[in-house]
Amino acid sequence: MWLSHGCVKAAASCVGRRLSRAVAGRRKKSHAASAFMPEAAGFLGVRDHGGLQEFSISQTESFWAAVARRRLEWITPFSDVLDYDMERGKVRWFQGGQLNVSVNCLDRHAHSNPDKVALIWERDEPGSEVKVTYRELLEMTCRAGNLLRRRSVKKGDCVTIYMPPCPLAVASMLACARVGAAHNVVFAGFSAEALAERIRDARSSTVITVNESVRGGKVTPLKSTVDAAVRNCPTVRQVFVVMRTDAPVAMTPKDVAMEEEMMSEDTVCEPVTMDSEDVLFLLYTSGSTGKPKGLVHTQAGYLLYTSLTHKYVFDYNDGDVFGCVADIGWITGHSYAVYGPLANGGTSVLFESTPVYPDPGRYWEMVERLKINQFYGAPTAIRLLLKYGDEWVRKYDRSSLKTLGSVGEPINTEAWEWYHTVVGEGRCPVVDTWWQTETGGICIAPRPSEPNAEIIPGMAMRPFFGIKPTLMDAEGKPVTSDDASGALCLAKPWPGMARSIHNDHQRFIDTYFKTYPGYFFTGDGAHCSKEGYYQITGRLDDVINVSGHRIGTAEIEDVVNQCSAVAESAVIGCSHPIKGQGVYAFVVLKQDAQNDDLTSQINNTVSSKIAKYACPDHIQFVQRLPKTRSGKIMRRVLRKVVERDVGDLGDLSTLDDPAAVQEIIQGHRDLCGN
Ligand code: 7RM
Repeated sequence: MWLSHGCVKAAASCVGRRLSRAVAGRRKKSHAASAFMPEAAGFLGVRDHGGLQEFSISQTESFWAAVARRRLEWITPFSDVLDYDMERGKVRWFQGGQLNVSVNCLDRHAHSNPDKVALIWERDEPGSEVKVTYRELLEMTCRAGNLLRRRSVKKGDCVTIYMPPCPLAVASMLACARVGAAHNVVFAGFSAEALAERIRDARSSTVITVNESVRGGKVTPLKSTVDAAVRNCPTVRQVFVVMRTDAPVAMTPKDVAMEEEMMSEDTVCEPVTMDSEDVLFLLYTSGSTGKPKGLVHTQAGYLLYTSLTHKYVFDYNDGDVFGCVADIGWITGHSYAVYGPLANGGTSVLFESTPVYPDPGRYWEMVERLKINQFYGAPTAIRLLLKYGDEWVRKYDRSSLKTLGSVGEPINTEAWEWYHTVVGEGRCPVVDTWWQTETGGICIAPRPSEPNAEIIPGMAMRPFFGIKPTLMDAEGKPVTSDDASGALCLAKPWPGMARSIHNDHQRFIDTYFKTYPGYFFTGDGAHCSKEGYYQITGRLDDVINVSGHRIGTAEIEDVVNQCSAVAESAVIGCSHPIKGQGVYAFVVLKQDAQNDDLTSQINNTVSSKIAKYACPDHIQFVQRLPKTRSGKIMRRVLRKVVERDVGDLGDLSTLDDPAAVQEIIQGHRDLCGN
């Protein structure tokens, strides 16, 4: 079928030649603001990069209006640049404007440059990549759009996509945008229950999946996970099934053979006209309660913001090959494997495999083979690869690389240095990019800035255009001194920010706009140096970050508590040499609990209800948890125990039963050694 063989292969060889020529003829950079950023040509008096940054903050609306006019193709020009009321969580960009996102990502490039490669699908087996041109991706999207339309998917609907990275997943996302439906991509590593919860919350009537996925040489039957999920989702009327492998799959009356039906669809699909603030997609992410939240992103602002950050943070130029190895199930995959690169008419790699398959040289062998110019990955993978030694890197030609990116969690100095000196041979700027599902795109990063401006290892550095960070002190007031730490807030709306939480706008207000009225609160802490450089210090709430995957401790506790032997539990993050953070669970058993293999029972429950990455690294069985007299678990104490910092446990005056703490300290020593 199309995914594995078919029409997409044909154009591959000629495109390869075209790409290398374009790379060779790259233009030189200039310091003048208008040459660096053509969108800024009309800003009177703005001469250099610093001036442009200041302009984007002092004249936010003029800045974004000019950029929006230049970078996006509008059906109807917008009449209003920005309308907002942060305290009500209301943010609207480019109202009155109308456009179609799929037209912006496909048609305009398919028209001017049809044979340019849009996607390089880097399949699990090295050397089996498939190139898809803009013409082909547009055709694929149109057929999928016509199929969705014929099967009654329309504006206002939400389609859940449960697929690994592949061209048809991207075409499905863009087909939704073409016909006006929202998409809800669920990471294909989530369990049936986690998938069902997201389908139900999104009220999807249509799900798109593959028969099975292939990753790291391992085949996983995704369709049967969808079958199990859909049994508990009354809203689902149809499941489109794409054949990733040749293995036959049992079809139910709800199932539709997607590629087969696409064959008879027309390759032209009329795009619907969408308002700037219509919903483009939902994406579920973890918060500090047990229930994941469906963040809502809208059309024009999101597309503009991903396009601008993709261009200027990575210095993406025409003809470059952009390699973001994040899965499309996360925001990084949405913004920098799909929307940003395609809005810019770029060539984007879709990575199906793992950093160590078939061996730890995979990334760099791929960089050599595909001639990747910008590589964007996660610290957890860098830390893992560093352990295997430099040989796996040096074996391959990395001379195509120009920029190295990092995202998802803080990158420690050792990993940063290795990435910079070994992977990038000291030639490539490393951009540590801070952002969130909520921000839609990169907010703090070393670039853009003057081409040779300083980058300090482990620092996200500077706010992007239009971003105004503010640090808050314990009293909730903006920190005024230099060289200070605080809760990281953003003081101005930017076009890429989420607009709501699906079905729960009040939670959106409460989570992001209540703590510091008039500001967007990120949930992270940060330090700002006297030069104005930011370093992210980590989450301030009960969200942890396991291998760059965000997960709420409450979510894990909910599931651990569902095990029949468990009375209650407390989950916290603990430091982990590769994953960044690991999961540490304190578990109280029921009185009559059978002690048989409780660890594997808990692990199985977590992986079947959430996902494998959420499984505890350590489970400590305890008699009781340290609680306040009002019954709140004192997680602060548990954190100190796990960090082996029990010298000063802080104020324990509200603790109900101080003896509990000593028991826990001893138990921790027994479990993890001294
Ligand atoms: C893009 C993404 C968001 C959380 C965020 C931070 C952490 C992300 C960095 C980082 C330090 C970074 N979206 N985080 N990037 N911490 N330095 N460069 O990861 O919604 O899944 O997670 O990730 O805590 O709030 S996310």
